Amino acid sequence: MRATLLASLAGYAGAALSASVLLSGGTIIAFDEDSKFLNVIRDGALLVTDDRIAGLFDEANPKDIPADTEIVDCTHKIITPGFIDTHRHGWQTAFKTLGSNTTLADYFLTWSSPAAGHLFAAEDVYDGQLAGLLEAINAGVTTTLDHAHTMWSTDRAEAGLEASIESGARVVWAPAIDPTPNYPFADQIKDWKRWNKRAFPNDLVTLGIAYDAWDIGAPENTLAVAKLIKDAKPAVLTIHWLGGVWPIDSSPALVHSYGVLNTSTAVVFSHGAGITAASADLLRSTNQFLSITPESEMHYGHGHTFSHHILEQAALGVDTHLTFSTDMITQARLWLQRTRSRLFDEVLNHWDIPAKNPMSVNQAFLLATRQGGLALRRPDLGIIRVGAKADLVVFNGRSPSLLGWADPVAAVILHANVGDIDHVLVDGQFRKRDGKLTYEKYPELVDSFLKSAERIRRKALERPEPVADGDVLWGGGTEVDVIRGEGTGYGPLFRDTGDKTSAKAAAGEKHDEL
Ligand SMILES: *[C@@H]1O[C@H](CO)[C@@H](O)[C@H](O)[C@H]1NC(C)=O
Ligand SMILES: CC(=O)N[C@H]1CO[C@H](CO)[C@@H](O)[C@@H]1O
Ligand SMILES: [Zn+2]
Repeated sequence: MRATLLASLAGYAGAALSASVLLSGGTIIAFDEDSKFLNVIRDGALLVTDDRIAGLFDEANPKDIPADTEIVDCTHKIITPGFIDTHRHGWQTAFKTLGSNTTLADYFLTWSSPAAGHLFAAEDVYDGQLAGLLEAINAGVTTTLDHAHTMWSTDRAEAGLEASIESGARVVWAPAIDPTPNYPFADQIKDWKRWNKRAFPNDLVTLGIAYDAWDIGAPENTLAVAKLIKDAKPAVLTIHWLGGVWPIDSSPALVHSYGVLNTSTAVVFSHGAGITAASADLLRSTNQFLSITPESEMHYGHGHTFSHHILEQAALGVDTHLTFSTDMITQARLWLQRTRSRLFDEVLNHWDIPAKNPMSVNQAFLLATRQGGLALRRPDLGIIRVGAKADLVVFNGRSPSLLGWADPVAAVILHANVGDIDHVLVDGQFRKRDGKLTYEKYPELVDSFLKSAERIRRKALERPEPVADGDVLWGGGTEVDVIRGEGTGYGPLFRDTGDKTSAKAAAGEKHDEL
């Protein structure tokens, strides 16, 4: 399924709205620019006019609103800014659940862009990207920085761009310059320049750029990418960088040496777990950000060695949504508890008892919202204040999981789930309403995506298990098991590994003693 680009988004054809909407009666988690902190308005109202937040009121039914305003009753609801995901690979939706126990080594060999390119035609990229972005909208994610490594060919790259536009989400689409024999560097740069000149049908999608090979790329390519960034000044440059024990140095210092860290382009380094004090200072002084992706970093074992030291220059991201949650509430919650846990451990390791809690729900909330806007140099995103973009999420404050809340921030960060999200607005338009996506062609997309996903899955699993070669040597480590006996914690469920004995063992045959 491949939409041709129309002036309006094909899937939202019928979504006509009055110019103004009043979200009336809810608790609004706004932001106060003077105190630089959250400002909770109870039983208030929020006026949306066109694409912006036009008014905030401390009463549910303000008099002074435009005559044709549509009133949406938000009594008992919690209104937050749209969540911002600063690191995602939107095309990977078709692999969902297949990577449930991968390590980073497995990921590179099986699900990563170089390993998976041959499985995807342009239509597959389109369907996966669109289904993945609608999945994000459903979860309250209104802005995504898409590190788009579908640069396998012009048509497959462009399919990701077209699907981003069609999704109605706010997307910084950052194609990852990564030459292959079939799609050489010069062609990728030529395409990027063409996309940069192209008029997009709305301002929801902007062109960014991704480049990871600052130290391993051909030097002339890296210089050319740096020159392109300095000349074309894309809104965002994004870079995978782990630091610490991890190979491939694409650190702030190296990027700075190419003259692209301290310009008008926002630079987002994904992960940065092993960040050094010097790199942290460089991020502060150039006002650039890390994208911490708590769930992926724990899932793959990146570690969180030092990234908690630079949270004032950090935002959060999802990363490979094929493997886990797509929503930012979960990321914020995981990061909050992960940070608490590791800072508590530091106290406990000294045989002391922690006297105070090192991180608050308010900080977690800001990381998933306003900090994402700041990382993209979009102070009008991830925030509720007059003049900001009307990217909004409305939670049902009387859902079973939220019932009884007093602090709306704690309610959202520690108790809410995606099912509690009633409405999502992007640019003042309802993209989810009364618990349902408003994308009218969703049923068609589901059919088309599922066919594509099944074909991709079959092809992916047909291949022999890839084997890591000696150059990328990854340590062993302990495997845990929740079932008594000599089985394996992985179980025989999804993949026939050819080892029937261990499959039977895991299925229970050796567990007679239970
Ligand atoms: C970044 O640019 C600003 C303004 O040009 C300059 O004052 C500052 O020293 C630069 N910072 C670094 C780390 O180069
Ligand atoms: C379901 C699944 O993917 N299981 C895999 C988990 O990881 C082990 C070790 O890498 C594999 O052997 C399993 O096939
Ligand atoms: Zn990534």
